[in-house]
Amino acid sequence: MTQTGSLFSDSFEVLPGMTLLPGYASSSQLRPLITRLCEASPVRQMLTQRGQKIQVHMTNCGSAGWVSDSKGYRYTPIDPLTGTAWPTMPQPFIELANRAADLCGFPNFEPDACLINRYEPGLQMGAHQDRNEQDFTQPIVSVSLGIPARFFVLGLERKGTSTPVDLSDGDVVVFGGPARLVYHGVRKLKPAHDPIWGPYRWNLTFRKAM
Ligand code: MD6
Ligand code: FE
Repeated sequence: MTQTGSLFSDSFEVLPGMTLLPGYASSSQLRPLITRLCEASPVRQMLTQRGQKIQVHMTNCGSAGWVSDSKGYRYTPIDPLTGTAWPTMPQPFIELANRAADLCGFPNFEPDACLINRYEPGLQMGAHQDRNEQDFTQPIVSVSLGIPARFFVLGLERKGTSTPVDLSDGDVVVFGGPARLVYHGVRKLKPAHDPIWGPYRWNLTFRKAM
């Protein structure tokens, strides 16, 4: 992570409203925080509305957390696994997301939800839109940690040609404005080893959900 947002010059516009900040986040800084969050609310496999297991292991922090179960996708203030509130979002998480959004033209981003995803090799995430949030004027900030992944981006429809975006440890993607509702997903992960995260890829997505 840079000392101040304005010193970070290495950014790349993937599409209008979608910017990649290569290496903006620090795994060595984030790992102890993620470890602690996962002690309070462990990663788990959620179920789809149809009762199928979602392969990626997930948890959340913040005043709202993304869940999927027989009632569908939504945000809840309570972790259904522990029966208590999701862990508080750590201040370094809030600052990382807020500074990244600011650099990309979205000032005053105040995330209230952070979805924490853990992928292992062989897993993927199908094309989807993130549309369970209340306010689409607010961006989503996505932080990739651990082994690399190929992210792909479509347009406002789930068809057509995709744009590939290779994401490595520390890369941050900000999705907002005209890109806020584009379809996107993650290609099947290849086996790899990361010095901090071992065989896993972790992804944090910061949202203003409520
Ligand atoms: C992932 N990310 O990178 C999944 N969604 O593992 C997402 O689904 C995502 O990266 C909205 C905005 C940014 C993202
Ligand atoms: Fe998404």
